[in-house]
Amino acid sequence: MVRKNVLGLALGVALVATAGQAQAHFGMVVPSTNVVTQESRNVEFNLSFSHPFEIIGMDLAKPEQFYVISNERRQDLAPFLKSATVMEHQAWQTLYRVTRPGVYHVVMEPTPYWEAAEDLSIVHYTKTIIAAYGADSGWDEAVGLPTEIIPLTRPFANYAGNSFSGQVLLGGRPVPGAEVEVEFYNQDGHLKAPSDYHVTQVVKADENGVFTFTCPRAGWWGFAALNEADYTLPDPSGTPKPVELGAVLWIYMDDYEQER
Ligand SMILES: [Cu+2]
Repeated sequence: MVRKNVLGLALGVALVATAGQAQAHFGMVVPSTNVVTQESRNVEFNLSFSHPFEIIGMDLAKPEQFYVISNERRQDLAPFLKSATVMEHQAWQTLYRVTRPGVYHVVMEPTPYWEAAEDLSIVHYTKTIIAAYGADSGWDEAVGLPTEIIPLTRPFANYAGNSFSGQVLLGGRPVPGAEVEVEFYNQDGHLKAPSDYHVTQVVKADENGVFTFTCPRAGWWGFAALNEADYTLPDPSGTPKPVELGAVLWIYMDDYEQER
């Protein structure tokens, strides 16, 4: 977050230090729908870097890459990204017309974000998966990112209360005992956490990097597995510093609809 003065900066650092894990950043790729039909074939993608439960934004620099992969075909959408505002911060948006049946992996590869409070750069490889016109195969395939979460539960057309399982990969290999942060996108801002601990849930993967989490309500759920990269990036003064690699996946849980 951009602070206006030194006092604000000091206060900000103190807050981050005391809140600790509760201040989880998430790369976000949120589509207007993840089940595309003839009535919803223009899908709006909103890209941001945020604290989704607390509705606190950060500025997202223009992503290095943004694309969809479907039927082994990759379409580059980065040239179509338009500047937008999400949670009062710099974000990106584009409209994508889904023309063919398929399962689409939507991927953002961000520009590294320098986080002074943690003394490292953050790169969250962020995905969501949408299905169009009845196609339902290919959702369990890896994109081939430096780190990513492979869904083991079909990542669309689920109900609130379902469990979601995924596998954390780093360099294409499962991460035993990976720690996965889970956060609900408190989109309308109406929910309040009983304590700072409740903002971000945490679940650990087994020896195969597999985790399971039950999503208690309808809406967007973000899963972030964070690992340290085996390389460094320079901080603003040019000193090499560690890099946090995030494998982030967003899924939507629906409510049952009522018969009228
Ligand atoms: Cu942040």
